[in-house]
Amino acid sequence: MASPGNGWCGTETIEPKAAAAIFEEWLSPYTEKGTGQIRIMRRWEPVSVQKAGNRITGVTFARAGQPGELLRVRAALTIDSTDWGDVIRLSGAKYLAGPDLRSRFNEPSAPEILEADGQQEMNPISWCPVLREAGRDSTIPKPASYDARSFSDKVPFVDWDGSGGIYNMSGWSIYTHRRMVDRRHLNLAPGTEMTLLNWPSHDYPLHQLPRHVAEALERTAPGSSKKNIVDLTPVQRRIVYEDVKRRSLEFLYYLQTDLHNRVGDYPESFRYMKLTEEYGTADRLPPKPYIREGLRLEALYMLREQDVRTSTEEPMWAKAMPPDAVLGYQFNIDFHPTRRKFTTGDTGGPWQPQHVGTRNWSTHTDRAVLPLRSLVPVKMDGLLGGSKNIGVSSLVQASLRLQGQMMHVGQASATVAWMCLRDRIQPRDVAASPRRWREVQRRLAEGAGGHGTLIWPWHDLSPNAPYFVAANILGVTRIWQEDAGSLFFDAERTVTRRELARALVRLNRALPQAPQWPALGTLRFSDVAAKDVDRASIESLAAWGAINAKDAAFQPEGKADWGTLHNWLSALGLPASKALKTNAKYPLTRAECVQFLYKVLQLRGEWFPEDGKWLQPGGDHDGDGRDDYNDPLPFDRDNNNLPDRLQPLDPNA
Ligand SMILES: Cc1cc2nc3c(=O)[nH]c(=O)nc-3n(C[C@H](O)[C@H](O)[C@H](O)COP(=O)(O)OP(=O)(O)OC[C@H]3O[C@@H](n4cnc5c(N)ncnc54)[C@H](O)[C@@H]3O)c2cc1C
Ligand SMILES: [Ca+2]
Ligand SMILES: [Ca+2]
Repeated sequence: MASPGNGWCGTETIEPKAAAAIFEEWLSPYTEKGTGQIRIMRRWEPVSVQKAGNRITGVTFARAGQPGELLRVRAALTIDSTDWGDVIRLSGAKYLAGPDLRSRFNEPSAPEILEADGQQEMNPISWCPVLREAGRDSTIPKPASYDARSFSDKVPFVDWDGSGGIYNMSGWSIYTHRRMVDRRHLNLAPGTEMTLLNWPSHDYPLHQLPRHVAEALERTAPGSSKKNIVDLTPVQRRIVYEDVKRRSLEFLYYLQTDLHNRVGDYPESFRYMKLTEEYGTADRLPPKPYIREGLRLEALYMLREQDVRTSTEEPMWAKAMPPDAVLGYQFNIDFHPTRRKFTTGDTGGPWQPQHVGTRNWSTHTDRAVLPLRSLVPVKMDGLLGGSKNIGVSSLVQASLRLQGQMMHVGQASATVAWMCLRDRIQPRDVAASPRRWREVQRRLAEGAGGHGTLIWPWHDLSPNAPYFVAANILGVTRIWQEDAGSLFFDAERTVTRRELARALVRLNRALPQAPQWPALGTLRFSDVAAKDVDRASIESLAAWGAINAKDAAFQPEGKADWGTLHNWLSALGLPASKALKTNAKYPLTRAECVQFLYKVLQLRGEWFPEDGKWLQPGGDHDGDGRDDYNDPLPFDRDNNNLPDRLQPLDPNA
């Protein structure tokens, strides 16, 4: 069943225990039970990182809460995908935590200065209880700290008061927001109904901590109550965690009592729901919180707001689509309330979470990509970022932290690690080599035994499609260009002669023996105007001999067929499959076109900028005034997402 919860926010749901079992099952062929490539060791926390010079050589772990027992792991390469980036921090690699000031990345929504305690401001964490239908009053014991004023005012996102019933969608219901099993509508057995609480009222801002938390932290080390949570020790974080859990239980108690009493008695009331036992924890809460923002690795490129955000409500293609893309994504720059408002002014009293300024959930990103360079530390070797511990700004992290995205980060990091181990090189060698980028991208798009990863974020590309790899790689190489104003690849559409000319010219220029751009003089075709965006491509193709010089008209909107592709490829001296000639009258679809062109690219190989000639301190390879470490498009002087080598001369310049 795809959506057993009929939830209106998270539509695809799975019960925690079932999800855990699936992950175990996926891993089991590779653990001690199978090939032995993976060893899972639980409940160890990193306490120190071993290095040889600037290279990480291993990590020492201690049992959580029992510092005496140690585990030492030696490793040629370490990927840190922990919640808070502890390995990165302990290694001394550079990192960022908390808001980035405007002066750092020049982001439009970044603060110019930090307000008091601003270094602590993060996307909040939340402890998210899972509730199962109990069929009887299951009100939890009243938390000692409970104060209804924490929840009773209008707080962000809570315009639902329950008075229209649990299923009343006006104002959006907390109950159906993240319902995990909807047994009543799906005719499942009583007792199977389940819902998850993940509502802003129990979000826990990490800034301006309540007094008792601040005091408890200060007792561990003076000054710790003003630190960013990334810089706290696991023991100190657990002090914060206890209060986060308390907050969630207070909220549950509120739903079961004050809210229940106000809205009336429904069979689906939270009063008749109990905390699930499936986590096996003493408090029946999940073992860890939802962490939305953590440590961010200082990487060879830091993806920033102006690279990814929309200027219009409807997401289109991001401003910068870096050529070393390792995954495609789109989401909102989604900050839950990052601050708290103490309702009586007393930091020991009730509080409510609060959105402030540009930190909200109303800005989208466009269809964006994460560059490979963002996985690689600026200085440290033997280390790669994983999970949220990657080279993005705080604003971008708000959009890049979700489940599918983090799986893709893992795929990307692991693929870079695979190449490093195979070739005995460092991640920075991969980051500095466009030839290696491409191998990583191919490997990701092809998949290794399973589905490939979406690198170029087309909206309509199925991983099962036979053209999946070609559409991804031709997208990221920019040989195939998306339609203006559309996110769709549109595989079944017939290619026009204009589109084919553009793609073929770019392909030809992407090869090692690319012909020079011809000089363009007078207009060559009666139906290709001087200002036509594809004029240079079409006339170059003619100058290179692919189009009959005697033709007066080009018919740019005419449909291309297999024969057109055969003729043009042959005239350019490129490999043209016999099938193209035999089936010359077949209309050429986009799906077919990218597959044929990708084949040529594979047969002929691709030209790459030389390794080691760029990404050097102070270097600016394309001469656009942005140094290589701050240029998302390092081989693109006009930064229009078309590498200079593929960009025809402007005939009107
Ligand atoms: C309630 C909730 C709702 C969500 N809703 C959505 C949603 O609707 N859509 C969506 O796409 N995403 C959602 N997410 C986010 C998504 O679940 C996460 O982004 C994703 O699970 C992160 O995966 P990960 O592998 O990067 O990290 P995790 O799965 O969190 O793995 C991190 C691992 O590191 C381990 N670890 C942490 N610290 C240490 C340490 N010091 N030493 C050793 N190990 C350590 C942890 O135990 C954990 O196993 C939600 C998350 C939650 C909790
Ligand atoms: Ca540059
Ligand atoms: Ca550039």
